[in-house]
Amino acid sequence: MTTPTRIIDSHTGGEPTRIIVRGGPALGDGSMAERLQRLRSEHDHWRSALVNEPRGSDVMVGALLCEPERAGSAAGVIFFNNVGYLGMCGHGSIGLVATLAYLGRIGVGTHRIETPVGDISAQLHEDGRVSIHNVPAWRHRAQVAVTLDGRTYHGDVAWGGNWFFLCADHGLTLTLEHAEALTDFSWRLRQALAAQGICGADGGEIDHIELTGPALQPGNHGRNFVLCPGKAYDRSPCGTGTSAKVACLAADGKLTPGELWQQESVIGSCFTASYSAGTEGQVLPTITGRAHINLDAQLIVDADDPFAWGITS
Ligand code: PYC
Repeated sequence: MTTPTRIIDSHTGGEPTRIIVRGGPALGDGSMAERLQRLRSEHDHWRSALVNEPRGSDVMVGALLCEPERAGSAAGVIFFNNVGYLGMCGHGSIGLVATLAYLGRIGVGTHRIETPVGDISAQLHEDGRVSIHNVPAWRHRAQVAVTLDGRTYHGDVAWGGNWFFLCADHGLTLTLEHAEALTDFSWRLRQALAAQGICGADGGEIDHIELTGPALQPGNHGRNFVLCPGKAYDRSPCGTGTSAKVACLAADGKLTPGELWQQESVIGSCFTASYSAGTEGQVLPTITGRAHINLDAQLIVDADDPFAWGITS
């Protein structure tokens, strides 16, 4: 008899994370980067089953909880979405820590988590908040010009665990009622970047667009709209996007080590961010937020269901 597949859903500042905690595909040993390659090449239908319609949706970020490679790590994890795999996911890591706590696998304290792009450490606080000490972040290029619809826009190219283009001169209002226009602009901006050969280091594809602007809530420092690779916008302030943002602020001398940056999302949820200095111009970001568990379920794969493994294009 096969082990039932257990999934746990949470949301972090409105952005969902669905994690297979038991009964997922067997990926064998090795680093999370090696296991991601196996998941992608041999078991991609699991990604589709979890996050694609009809079980999932474009906005869902999925994850596979893995046995860590090294003793002393609390867990390994591979994140994915409706179109592929994510190197790191900040809101998802906060969701993962809340999920591990819900399962009674970790308690208050600091825990190492292995991801395909490196180890992160996560701190579960007494009050349920989670701080993620992310992989090193850095600004790769400042104020790069990109042409769209005959106009020139500018943005920083930065790494926060994924590649981001952070654009402030978009001229749009970062509120929920403009989500469609923000999505359309960001999507076309991403295509313009690709068409004009603008990319991350080593040709890395910029697959996250972050439109930035002033905060709307008192006490916060900035607001963003982040378009994810599969064309859904992040309901949270995006952990990797906020990491990229603090790397840019640090590079501009606008945020000092340890200084707090309150980043709000397009729905008004908030992450607290700061950084310590890394090596070679990199920063070590810390992102703090809160996740809530909202589903604990068993995955059913009905042999008669033509879409049991998700609708694929
Ligand atoms: O929080 O890093 C993040 C993230 C990436 C994509 C969606 N959320």
